[in-house]
Amino acid sequence: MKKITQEKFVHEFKKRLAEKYALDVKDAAPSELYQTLVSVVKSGYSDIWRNTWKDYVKNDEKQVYYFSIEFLPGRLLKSNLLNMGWYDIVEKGLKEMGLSLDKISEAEVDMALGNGGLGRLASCFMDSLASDGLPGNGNGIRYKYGLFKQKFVDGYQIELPNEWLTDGNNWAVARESKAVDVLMGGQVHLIDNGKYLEPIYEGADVIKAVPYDTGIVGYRNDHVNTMRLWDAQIPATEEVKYPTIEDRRRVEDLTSVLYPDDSNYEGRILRLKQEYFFTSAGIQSIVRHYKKYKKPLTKISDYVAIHINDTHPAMCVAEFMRILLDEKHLDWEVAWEQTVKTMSYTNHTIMAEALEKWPLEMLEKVQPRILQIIQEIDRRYALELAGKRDQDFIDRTRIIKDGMVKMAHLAIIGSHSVNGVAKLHTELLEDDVLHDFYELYPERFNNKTNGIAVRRWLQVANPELSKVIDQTIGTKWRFDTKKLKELEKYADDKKVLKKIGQAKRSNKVKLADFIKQETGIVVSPDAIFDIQIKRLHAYKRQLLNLLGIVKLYLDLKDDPKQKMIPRVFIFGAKAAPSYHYAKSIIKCINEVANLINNDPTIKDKLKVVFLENYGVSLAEKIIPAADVSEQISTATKEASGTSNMKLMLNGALTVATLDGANIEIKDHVGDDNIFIFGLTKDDVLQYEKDHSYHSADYYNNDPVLQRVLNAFVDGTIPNIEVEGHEIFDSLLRVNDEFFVLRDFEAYIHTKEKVAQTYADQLAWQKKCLINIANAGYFSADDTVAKYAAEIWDIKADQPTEGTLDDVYP
Ligand code: NTF
Repeated sequence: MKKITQEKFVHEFKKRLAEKYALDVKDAAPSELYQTLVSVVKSGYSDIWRNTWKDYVKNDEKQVYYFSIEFLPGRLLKSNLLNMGWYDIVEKGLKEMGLSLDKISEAEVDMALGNGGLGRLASCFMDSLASDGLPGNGNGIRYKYGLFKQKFVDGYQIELPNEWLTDGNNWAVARESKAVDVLMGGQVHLIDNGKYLEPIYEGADVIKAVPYDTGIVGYRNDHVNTMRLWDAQIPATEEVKYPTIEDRRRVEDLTSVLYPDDSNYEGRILRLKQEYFFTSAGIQSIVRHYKKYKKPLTKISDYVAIHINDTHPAMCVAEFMRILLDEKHLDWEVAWEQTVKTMSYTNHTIMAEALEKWPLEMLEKVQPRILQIIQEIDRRYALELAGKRDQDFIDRTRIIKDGMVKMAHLAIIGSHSVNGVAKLHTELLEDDVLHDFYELYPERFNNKTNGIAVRRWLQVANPELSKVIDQTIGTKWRFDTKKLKELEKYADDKKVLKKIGQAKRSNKVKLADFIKQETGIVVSPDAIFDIQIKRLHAYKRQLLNLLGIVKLYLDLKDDPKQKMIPRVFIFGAKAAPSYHYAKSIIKCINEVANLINNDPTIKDKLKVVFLENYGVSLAEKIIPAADVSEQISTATKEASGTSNMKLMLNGALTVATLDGANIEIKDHVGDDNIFIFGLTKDDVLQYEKDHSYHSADYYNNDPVLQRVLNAFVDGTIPNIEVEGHEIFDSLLRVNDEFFVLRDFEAYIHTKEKVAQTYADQLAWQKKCLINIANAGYFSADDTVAKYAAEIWDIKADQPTEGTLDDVYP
């Protein structure tokens, strides 16, 4: 990294501001200061960026390409500064000029090119690949509109377009010279030209895919990788084909919007086109780049690994085959061997509606040659198993069935590795959801429990706590998060525990200020900050949390003088625009919040805050201030979860079902330092098998539950005439698919235990410390190192044995 001093930085900053905007510091707007700072920062790593990828080729290094239809990098300014080792110098330099890094950083528009966990994980992995010194690149779509901006109007979610590119995006560099053409639509015929089968395309659209590359800066290791996002444009040679603005828009719209649903299947051809577009562009550029290695294509899997992040990029398998067959003229068998060795696939959910299936006719419309290749893969698959497995097995597992292409099957058959994202999730894949494939290819299955970017979620988001940790165990944890474990030695050190408590309090004061400024609601930092932040989905059970809140409210109404530790419940969640039920839950939470926050008898004892527009930047504000982390999904439904890890890392205690990675959190912190409740995997599977659950029994037999549920339909909670009934009916008449009523009593009981525990602050802080100390196990650096060693077979640069005493004295 370019070396910098405070003096040099200030000089450079002023010079660039004057050159670019003809302004002095005191006259510049935040966005101008921000753009200037970005340009200084970029100049700090651009040489290394260039060298990093040149070195890969020079040293014959195998590289991984992580294909993901979503990336959620969040703001890059502070994390780049941190990783470059410039953070403190720049912060001080700005201060010298009367500026604040915090304020300038707020001018960065959050890059929200994803829906939730899957996209954020991809970005945590980008950071870790670079920080581990691994040769790894991202490949995705540069949506013009990111995930919608959420507003509440009368308690309802309203979706507004998120035009994140209005200011330009200064981190990315457009690389016209690396553009490729993607063919879509039309027809294809194969002719035998004597040497091979040659595809002749007729009437296809040619779309120019232009890459926008963003440097991903590794943590203090002089290593900068690339996240490549593709934009759809009209090639100059094709312009006459699109004479009107509408015609042009049809092409350019291909990369306009992020599909706003992460779990509800909707047959939208645009989505399928997006999938083929970024897959094809990425694979073409990889094969082109491979030429630089001057190695035969029969060895490409020794130098290239391609990762299929969920099924959206599953067409990688067919596109890679297409290029090896049609353009490079390899034999099918040779091409197939290379394909399987190159590809690997991660599954991120077992929710049936999220396992993609596409009608054959739609695939044919998008890319007829790809359909042909998928059909041939499927034919050969069935042929190979014929006689070895019964017909039922073959029918169940083949790629094409009943006129539909099953993308997960394509990904599994075409990959050498299939992984789940937490132990329980992988177990469910092996034993149940993908059991047939597990039987067929046991060696392909493995678990890689998710991880998080500890740098962003602790060092950047929570400087107060980071400082306490430095003062307690030194700064080594900033390089190796497992060193956080050393904190455990201080579990009974009152001074340390107090400092942890003070850091939390100061974060709560900040969040309280933010809440006041955003919503007008006044909350006390002495209350328990109880947090649930994640996509809104029935299985995540925000509703269970809400029922618990309503119970507390009714209790307080009965006995307003009741002594209790004040509680603030904070929600952050977007619902997919077409997910009606989830939107009804949002409306109900907002109305319960209105009722409670404006009830003079409740005073400070209970507040409910639903912050708008949840995303990475908002999470960075909420998580450091959390006391309680709600991870209450129905067991078996949450593949892993990652907010659970971020919250624990910041010293929140988890209220959890035994689902996803919660189980591994419990294993690390021990039963005394987490609040577990509810149905287990076996209970849920049993109910799903024998249908013996009748939610109405719970309603009929539990007067407390009755009262709470009735509040949704008897006017106690105003303004939810429609939504209240909808929720009431879903729980009672439709038999409560996610066992909310079944888990209600256990949940309430557990929350009471939480409040009792909180009353003894020192005991509470000890538990917080143990959570922080054990969160190092969930570092994405380690997760990615496992992918590298066990799936991708890629090697890291020499690790930097760092000390930060210069930066954090
Ligand atoms: C999500 N899946 C899961 O729901 C989370 O449990 C998990 O932590 C993340 O993936 C990351 O692995 C999705 O976002 C999707 F798209 F698959 F539904």
